[in-house]
Amino acid sequence: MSAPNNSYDPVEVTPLHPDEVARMREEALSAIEAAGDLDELKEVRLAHASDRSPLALANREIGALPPTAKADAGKRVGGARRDVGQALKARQAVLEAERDERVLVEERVDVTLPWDRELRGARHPLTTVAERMTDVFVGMGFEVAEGPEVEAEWFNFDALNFEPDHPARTMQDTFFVESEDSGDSGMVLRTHTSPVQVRALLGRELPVYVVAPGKTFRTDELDATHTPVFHQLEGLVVDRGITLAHLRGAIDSFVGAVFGEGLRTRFRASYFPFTEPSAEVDMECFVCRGDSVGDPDASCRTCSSEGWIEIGGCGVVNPRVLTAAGVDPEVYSGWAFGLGIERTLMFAHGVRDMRDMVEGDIRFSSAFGSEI
Ligand code: FA5
Repeated sequence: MSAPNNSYDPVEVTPLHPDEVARMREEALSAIEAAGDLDELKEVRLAHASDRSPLALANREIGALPPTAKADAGKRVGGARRDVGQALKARQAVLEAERDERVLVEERVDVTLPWDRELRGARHPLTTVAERMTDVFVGMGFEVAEGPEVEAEWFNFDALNFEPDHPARTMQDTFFVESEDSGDSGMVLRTHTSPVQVRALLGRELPVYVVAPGKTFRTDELDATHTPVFHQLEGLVVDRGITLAHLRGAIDSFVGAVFGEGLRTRFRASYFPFTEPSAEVDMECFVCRGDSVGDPDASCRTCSSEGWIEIGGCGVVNPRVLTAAGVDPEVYSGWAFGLGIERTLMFAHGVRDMRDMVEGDIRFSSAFGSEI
């Protein structure tokens, strides 16, 4: 085994010569200083601080040196590499700060400038709620039926068992379009969607399972809970062997689908000339579930602490209506309901004032996130 080459002087190895190391260091430092942006600095880092940089290659030469020479050469090259590393770090910080400042200026948005974006519009939440309500019944197998908004008095009242002088006619304050004197039947803006019941029975094969969403009109004042133009969803089933129990099931499925599973419903006896028996449909308040009743510390704005919310009217179709529509009440029976769509929107989405729905402010529709 040969003796160690103690006479091997690092100064004789060109890359390790102090002048050469100093030159490589200076070259790297001036390249770093000259880098104008982060991309250029990346190039400089590759050229002067990567594994293939002159200083890294010089560092590799140290391994071949005799132990006595290693420390001196290592100190020289290591010091130069450390200076380059620190210079790179410092320049990186300066260039990043410059970039951040430039981005802030270049990408500044002047929020006070006039807005030229054209809104694409939004579907009115009443439309989306009406579709959702309709879809629940379509999912149960119902078809969608329609009727005119300007309706014959016969369909709106007579066929639905409102006698000409029946006080029930005044129950719904009517917009009259044409009086009876001018023809066979007067014309009205329909006061409810129930005339579609008769149209569906006259125009379709039995059995009939239909829902009819639509606009209705009454001479009501516009206030927080009423509007003269509002919407209802009518439902009608006429088939053999139909009972009130089917109606309870359909209403429960509707409430579960729109307001949440597990909410109770109840029928309160009421009166409509076209159904017998008749009922108002209430559902359990989906916010307090009745907990606010009688508790002054837990007042519920949704149900006014009553625990129940009225959503519409319903009942077993009066045999007189079936007869008026040419259906044999001895063979067929059925039920019907009419739900208020505005009221459903109010309850389902916490709308406090019905006037917000009709004033046409696009912010109301946009708040529901229903941009087309
Ligand atoms: C009727 O209109 C019946 N045709 C419902 C019906 C159909 C009963 C089938 C039986 C069988 P009522 O007048 O209660 O019923 O109105 C039904 C719903 O319409 C009310 O519960 C309410 O939600 C809504 N409604 C009534 N008037 C207004 C109004 N001015 N503004 C907003 N919603 C209203």
